[in-house]
Amino acid sequence: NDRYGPVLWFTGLSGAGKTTTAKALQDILQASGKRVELLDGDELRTKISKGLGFSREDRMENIRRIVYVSKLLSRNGVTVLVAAISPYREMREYARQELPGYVEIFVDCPLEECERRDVKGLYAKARETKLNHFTGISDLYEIPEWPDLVLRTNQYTLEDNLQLILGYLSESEPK
Ligand code: GGZ
Repeated sequence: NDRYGPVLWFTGLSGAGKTTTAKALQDILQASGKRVELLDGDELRTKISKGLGFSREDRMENIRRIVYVSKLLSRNGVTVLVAAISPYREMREYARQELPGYVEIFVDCPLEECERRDVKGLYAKARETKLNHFTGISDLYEIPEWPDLVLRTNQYTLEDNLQLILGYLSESEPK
């Protein structure tokens, strides 16, 4: 198989729904017989990105590693799902340039809503200034300018968003 697998790149704030959406999509694609891998920033930070922090340089290094693994998988026809904040345009452009199957999915959710959800209590910590460089509070998130897809997790259901992605995939699939 010399076809590149798509690399669905979920970018957005912590708590926006990247992991949740990617996991649900993984289940659907696997059930349809596809080979799929999910690369989750939060999880990889305990594995191949262990020891990296949240400075711009460390985030870039994290993304470089994720791009590298994505490339190995994609070129073997695997569908790759990446869930990483990837807050800087520079790193997303890097991923786009390196990965032939790159599809940018902006998981768009207002900061107030992410903060209200605060699943891990990180926003509260960041507000108490116990966390430096926390995306959205004390660190930058550069809004994607030309994403391939936008998921508004605050306005649409998970099911709606999954349908949107599946529709996109079936249209872009080589016939
Ligand atoms: C952003 C942080 C931070 C800071 C810890 N800033 O929502 P989560 O908790 O489960 O996932 C987030 C994860 C971010 O790692 P990424 O690899 O996705 O980031 S990047 O793409 O920018 O390299 C969050 C948690 O780590 N977390 N501290 N300061 N998110």
